[in-house]
Amino acid sequence: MKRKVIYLSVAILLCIGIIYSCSKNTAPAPATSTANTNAQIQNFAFSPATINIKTGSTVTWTNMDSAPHTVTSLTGAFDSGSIATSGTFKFQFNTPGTYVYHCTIHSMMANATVVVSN
Ligand SMILES: [Cu+2]
Repeated sequence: MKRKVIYLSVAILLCIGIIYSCSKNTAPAPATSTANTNAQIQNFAFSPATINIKTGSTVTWTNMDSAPHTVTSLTGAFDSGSIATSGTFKFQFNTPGTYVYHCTIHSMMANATVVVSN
């Protein structure tokens, strides 16, 4: 009798396990279409100079320099304003396209790009 109870318990646990793993497999896949991406502003340059992301992704820039910088879209899509040392700027790209940006303080920091695709 005790054995039956043990077998039954094991069977029930197995069923729960199978149902649980099945429900996990059928759950929507983690949002592979979006990802958060980090970029650096270092030595008066944007790194990487070109960022490729999926629509809906957020890019976070961190200023690693002692000088302030900006992350400013040429089309006005985004503008960080002045980012102090160790400061960050985040922007979520919800529209596919190519976004060219620059630093308004340092004219040589030009033509950095975020490419947003579906
Ligand atoms: Cu700058």
